[in-house]
Amino acid sequence: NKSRSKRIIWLLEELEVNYEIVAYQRNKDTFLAPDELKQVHQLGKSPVIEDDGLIVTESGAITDYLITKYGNGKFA
Ligand SMILES: N[C@@H](CCC(=O)N[C@@H](CS)C(=O)NCC(=O)O)C(=O)O
Repeated sequence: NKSRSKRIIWLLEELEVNYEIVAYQRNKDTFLAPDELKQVHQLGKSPVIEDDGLIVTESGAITDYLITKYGNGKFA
């Protein structure tokens, strides 16, 4: 919530890729991500995706990855 993750959800919708959202709630006081997110990737930041066993972090890198893999030239 209130994060760059929404960009990735928007992109997945545009690409018509099936996906599952796993929600992690920020700490109400610090606004930091919960420690559980570090079990997905050591950075512990959102967004992070898992695709066919591959973990990708950084919204820009995730965007590039998804368009390259699923874009079918849609955004060329
Ligand atoms: N450069 C990273 C930034 C990731 C980032 O800072 N995400 C924020 C949410 S927008 C976050 O996880 N904040 C919680 C925290 O830092 O613990 C990206 O673009 O994905």
